[in-house]
Amino acid sequence: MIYSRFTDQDLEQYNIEGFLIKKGFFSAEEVELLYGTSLEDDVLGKHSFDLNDQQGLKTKLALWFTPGEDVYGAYSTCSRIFRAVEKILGGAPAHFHSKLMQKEPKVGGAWEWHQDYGYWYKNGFLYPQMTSVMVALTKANRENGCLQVLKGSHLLGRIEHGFAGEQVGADQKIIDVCLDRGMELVYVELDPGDTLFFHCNLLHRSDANNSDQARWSLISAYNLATNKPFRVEAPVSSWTPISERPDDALLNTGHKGLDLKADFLEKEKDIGLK
Ligand SMILES: O=C(O)CCC(=O)C(=O)O
Repeated sequence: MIYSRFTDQDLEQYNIEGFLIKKGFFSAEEVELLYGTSLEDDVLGKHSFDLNDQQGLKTKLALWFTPGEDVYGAYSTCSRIFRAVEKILGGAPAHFHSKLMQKEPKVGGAWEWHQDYGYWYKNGFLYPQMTSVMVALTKANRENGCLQVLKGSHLLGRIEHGFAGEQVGADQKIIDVCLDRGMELVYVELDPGDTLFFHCNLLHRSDANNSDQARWSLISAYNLATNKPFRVEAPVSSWTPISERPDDALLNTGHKGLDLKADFLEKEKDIGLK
């Protein structure tokens, strides 16, 4: 099979806009493996927790640190992703974490404007040499609360963040100025298998899911391997240099979910929220 690649032109656009969408980066068969496995994955289900937005609506997520020998690990280290992330970061990547976002119909909550590096900085990463990759497992559109980004906002550098409900939110005054000055707000509408790469300083948010369609996605975060966090107390900060696995690793791994011993983030213990 011929797999798509993240090109030099893609990198140029990513550097200007702070994000890039690769349509159909994963095939329907691969998405079925990721989505089908996650729907049935008891280990994931057991470690999923709710984060409340300011209205008390809940976004369910499960987050783990070390990529395993399962279908998600095959995804997050496969050549397509590895090479793209290596190109973006300019060197060997390390995996920070992966998470399964489960924005359920009618109850899935909103995410406030934030930069990922607004709080990752507090995990001890000195440089914003970090990026995220989101693959859509279901359709993502305005109705079910797709991601929204402010194009080019990664060039602002890191801005101040405070708490917004159980989430971390960027200083609203800065967002208002960005919008007043015409910074473009883009709704990232995706089909299953479409993949978004976005810079850790890109401002992003999403609305609650008021539709009757779930919006599920898998987001993996990476950093340049030399950007090792100085707060290493596990598992809140994590740094796992990765090796490239073949693109067909996903298809070859099949419906294999996370190991019982996977190192999950725990809401109460690791982020102090009940
Ligand atoms: O997927 C979403 O709706 C928001 C996700 C997000 O903002 C994040 O993971 O930082």
